[in-house]
Amino acid sequence: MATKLKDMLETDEILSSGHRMCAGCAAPVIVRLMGQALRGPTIVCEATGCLEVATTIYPYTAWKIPWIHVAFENASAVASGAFEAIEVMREKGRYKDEHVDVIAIGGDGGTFDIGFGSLSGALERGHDFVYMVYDNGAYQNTGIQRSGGTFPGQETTTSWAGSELPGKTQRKKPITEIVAAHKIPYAATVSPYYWRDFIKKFRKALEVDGPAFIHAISPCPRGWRSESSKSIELAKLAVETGMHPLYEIVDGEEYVMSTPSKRLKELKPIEEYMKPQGQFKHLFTDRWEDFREQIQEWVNEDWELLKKKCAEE
Ligand SMILES: Cc1ncc(C[n+]2csc(CCOP(=O)(O)OP(=O)(O)O)c2C)c(N)n1
Ligand code: SF4
Repeated sequence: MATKLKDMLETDEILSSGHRMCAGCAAPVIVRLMGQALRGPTIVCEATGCLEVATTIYPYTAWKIPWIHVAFENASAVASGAFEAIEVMREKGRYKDEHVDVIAIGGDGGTFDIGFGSLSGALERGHDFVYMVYDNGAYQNTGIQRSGGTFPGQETTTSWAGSELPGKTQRKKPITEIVAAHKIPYAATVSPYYWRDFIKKFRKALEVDGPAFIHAISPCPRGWRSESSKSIELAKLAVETGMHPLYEIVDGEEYVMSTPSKRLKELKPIEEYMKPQGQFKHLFTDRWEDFREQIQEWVNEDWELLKKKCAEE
């Protein structure tokens, strides 16, 4: 595991350049950080979505490690199968390597919604794999449709903003806590801005015995209508405003606030996260000011609750 910049430069990349993700997309950065945490032979099973489509345009692939394309809804089922197949081959003496890690990856659409049944089943069965969601807040690959991961107030092509509606009116699904409620050994939220925290958590996720879950915020300049150059700054603001606080949940019970969130004296106003994004533009009109205040209240409420769970003052 490399957690120093010098060592990171010397670690083999798992994703090559030349893929077709948009300029400034955080998803490839997230995959490269994941690559820094790997501990040996690894198989990735990936649900369809931007990352899958744009890194494997036939007949090319940007992936330098074994990688399986799976359907939208079953990344976790395929990862379970890959893990069990390796175990059986090892028992039969047909596989000698010490260990093979299995990672499933999905977008928020593929995780919060359509792949959730498959994910929940795999967690309940207890296969030893890591599931990572790169959460760009919508089904971006098919034209920015709202998902269970979309923030309230976010405008998408299925949660329009106008005089009648302020974008999505519902709250975001608390996916990390829902997953942790399966009493899995490890679940954590990460941001690509806090790269060292990211790599350490991903390595922990690989090392625990049983399923683990990593929830990465993944800025998307195309859908968020933000500057390509601002993605990593937005990944920082998401944490600083409490829109995506950083924490770990061990064994489904023990909450631990991570240092970047812990050292915040107070949250920045959500406006700082929203203003650079066209998808929240309508919230800065008189018509939707009240709804923006409502979102701030929800964020404050969630933050206070999280601090209590982490036993923070
Ligand atoms: C069963 C099924 N329904 C719909 C699709 C079409 N589809 C492909 S990618 C995608 C969006 C994926 O969204 P998400 O998981 O959030 O990842 P993102 O594209 O945002 O990276 C959809 C709807 C599909 N491939 N399979
Ligand atoms: S649409 Fe968004 S998530 Fe998809 S490649 Fe472009 S920036 Fe990345």
